[in-house]
Amino acid sequence: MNDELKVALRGQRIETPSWAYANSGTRFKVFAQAGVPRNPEEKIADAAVVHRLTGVAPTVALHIPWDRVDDYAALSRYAADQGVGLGAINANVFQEDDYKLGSVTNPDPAVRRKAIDHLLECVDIMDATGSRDLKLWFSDGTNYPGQDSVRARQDRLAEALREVYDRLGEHQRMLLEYKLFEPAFYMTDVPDWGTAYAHCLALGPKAVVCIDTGHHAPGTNIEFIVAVLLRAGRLGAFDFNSRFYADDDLMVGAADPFQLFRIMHEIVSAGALAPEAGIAFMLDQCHNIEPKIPAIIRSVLNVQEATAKALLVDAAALAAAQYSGDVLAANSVLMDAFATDVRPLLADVRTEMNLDPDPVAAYHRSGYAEKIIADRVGGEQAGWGA
Ligand code: PSV
Ligand code: MN
Repeated sequence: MNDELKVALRGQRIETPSWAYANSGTRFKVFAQAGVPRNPEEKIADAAVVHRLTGVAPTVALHIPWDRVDDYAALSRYAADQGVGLGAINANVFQEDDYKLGSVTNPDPAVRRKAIDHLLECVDIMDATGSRDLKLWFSDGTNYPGQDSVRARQDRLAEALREVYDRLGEHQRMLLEYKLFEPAFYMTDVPDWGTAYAHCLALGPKAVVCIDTGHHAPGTNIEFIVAVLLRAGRLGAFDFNSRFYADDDLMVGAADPFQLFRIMHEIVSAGALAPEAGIAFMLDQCHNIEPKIPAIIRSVLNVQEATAKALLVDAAALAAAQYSGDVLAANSVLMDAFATDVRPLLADVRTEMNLDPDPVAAYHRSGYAEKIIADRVGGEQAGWGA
C-alpha cells in the first residue's frame, strides 16, 4: 500500500504561476521585494528552483502580455535548460481601457474583435511553446441592473469562444474559468461552474472547466463541484489558492486545509490524480507580504500533504460503511486519514527522489535568495500587471 501511495506522490504534478514570483499587492499598495524577477526568464529561473527542491513542479504557467517575449520557442528552450517546461497560457483581456464594458461580451464589435484576436494570439503562442492549455478568465460583467442585456452578452461570449475553440489544435484544450464577482459587482458573465460547463458542452470535448478555489461564494461546497465535473468528464484544471473572504489569492491549504483534503479526496477516489487523467493542478496565488519562493514551495507542500491524506483514505472501509449506511463509520474513515501526520511519509518520498526532505529549509540554506538580491539590480521588477 505504502509503495503505491509513494508512486502516486512521486508522480504528482503541480504547476506554478509566473506571476506569483513577481511583485503583487492589493489595490491599496504593492510592497516591492528585493530580488524579484525582472522578466519572464527570471520568473522561469525561480520556478525551476521550486521544481528542483520539490520534484513535483515541473511546469510554469505564463500570462500574456505580462510574459510577452519576441521568441516563445526560445523561451521554451530556456525553460528546458533550466529543467522546467512552459505550461498553460493565460490570456489577459482585463487590463486595457477598451475593456471597461467587457472584452468578448462588450457591446462594441470592434472591442470584441480586439479581445478575440488576443485569445487567438495566445493559441499561436501555445503552438510555439508546445503548451496544451489555454486558460480563459473574463473580467466581463456589469455593475448595475439594466446596464446591458444578460442574454446578448451570453450570445457574444458563445460566439467568441466558438471562434477560439475552432482554432485549437488537435491536442490543445480550452480551460474556462469562472468567478462569482469582481471586478464586476452586479453580474459576471461566467459566474459559476454551471455557466462554464454549459459553454464547454456547447463547444465540444476540448473545452473544460477550470476551478479557481477562490472564486466561490463563502460556504460553497467546492468538492461537490469537483465530483460533478469529474463525472461529466469536464474538469480540466484547478487554480489553487486560499481565501478567507473573497478572491484572497493566499497560499493554498493555508486557510482551510480540510477543504483542500476534501477536494483531493474527490480527485483520488475518481482516479484523476495522475497526469494522464488530464487534470492540471495549478497554483494561482499572489504573495504580497511573504517571501515569494518559500511561499510557493510551502504551497506545493500543502497540496502534497492534502494529496497524501486523500491517498490514505481506506477506500474499502469507506465503501463498506457507505453501503451499510453507517454514517459515523464512513465519516471516521475520512477523518482518520485527515488526522494522519503525513509529513514523515513525504520526507521519505523526497529522500527516495534524492531531494532534501525539507524543501523550505533547503531553500534557505541554498543561498539563492541572497544571490537574486545581489544579482537582480537595475532594470524594472515585474509586478502583477507587468
Ligand atoms: C482572476 O481573478 C484570476 O483568478 C484569473 O485566473 C487570472 O488570470 C488571474 O486571477 C490573475 O492573477
Ligand atoms: Mn485564477
